[in-house]
Amino acid sequence: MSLQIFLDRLDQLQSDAQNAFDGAAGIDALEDARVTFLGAKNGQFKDVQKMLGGIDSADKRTAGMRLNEVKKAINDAFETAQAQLDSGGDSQIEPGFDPSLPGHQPQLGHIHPITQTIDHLTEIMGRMGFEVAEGPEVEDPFHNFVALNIPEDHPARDPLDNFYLATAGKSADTGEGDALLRSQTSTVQIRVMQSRQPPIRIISLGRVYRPDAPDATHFPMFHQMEGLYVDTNVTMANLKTVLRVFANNYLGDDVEIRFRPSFFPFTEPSVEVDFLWNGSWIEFGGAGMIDPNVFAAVGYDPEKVSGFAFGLGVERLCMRRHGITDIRDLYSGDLRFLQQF
Ligand code: FA5
Repeated sequence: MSLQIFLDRLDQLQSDAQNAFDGAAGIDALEDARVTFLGAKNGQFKDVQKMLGGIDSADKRTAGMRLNEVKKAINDAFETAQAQLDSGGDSQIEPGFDPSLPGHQPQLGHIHPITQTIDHLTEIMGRMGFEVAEGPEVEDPFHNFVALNIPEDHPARDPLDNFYLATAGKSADTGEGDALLRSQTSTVQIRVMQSRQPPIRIISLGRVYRPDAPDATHFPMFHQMEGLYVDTNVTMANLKTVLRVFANNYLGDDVEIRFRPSFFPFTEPSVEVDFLWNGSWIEFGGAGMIDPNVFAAVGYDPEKVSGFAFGLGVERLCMRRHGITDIRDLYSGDLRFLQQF
């Protein structure tokens, strides 16, 4: 066989193999092409290799060198095609899939509007020097009632007005009475005063529970922001200033608020704090000067210290700021509502 025919045959083989490997649509097709060209028994390369025996001995060296070059080129072409398929190369893409289109964005959640409100209130009160204190949601009657000057026969202790946990047993702190879900954050006032000495300037934000029927402004679980300021010579003027500055910061300079005489067993005098909304007054919290009996319950001398406390409804504040007209929207879990915040 002439050298030229042999070399032509090799060129043809190399280009056929390259085209077959490049055009293989998947791993199986590539394997078929490999067997066709590189198969140890009947592969096309093997066939051409056998022809080397028919080349004149003077041309054998040239023919052998070229044979080795082509073998290496075909092997390289196979490996390149294989690597491309392994890495999910173009040839594996499903028909109809357009890789230039933007991908699916993973859906990221965001902070619930009530948590956003808590963060905002904490920030405003922090600027006035109030630090955050925490207390448990499962309370004992001492912290929820007794120390707050709410006697045994007070209607606020009625089982129909509270979530008592009858099976939870006696309070861990006092060994007395059935535990309950706290009905107000005022419990934290007691816990802080029991563990610290004045001056005290804290807020406490958290969940409270009452068996209230849900309506546009009530929910059985809601949040309160408790405030407590104890020092010497604290007056009602300090209380009014703090609440007014707070309301202006959170609801805007144009907000109208008013203080209405009221009664809480743990403050004397007591007030309700209202803001004007759509032409009517809405109560957003209670407040007052700490009752001397409360100071006595935590071991403070009522002759030496004075202070004020307030408890504001977090949902009502959030609703007023964002124009939310139904508290139930906050807890329905409806993303069409929540995504607006
Ligand atoms: C209290 O809970 C007192 N502890 C507040 C207080 C603290 C007074 C310190 C004096 C000193 P009241 O029960 O009024 O007070 O509740 C306070 C606020 O919680 C209400 O003004 C209202 O904004 C909110 N609130 C009460 N019940 C609900 C409810 N079911 N759903 C949503 N918000 C409520």
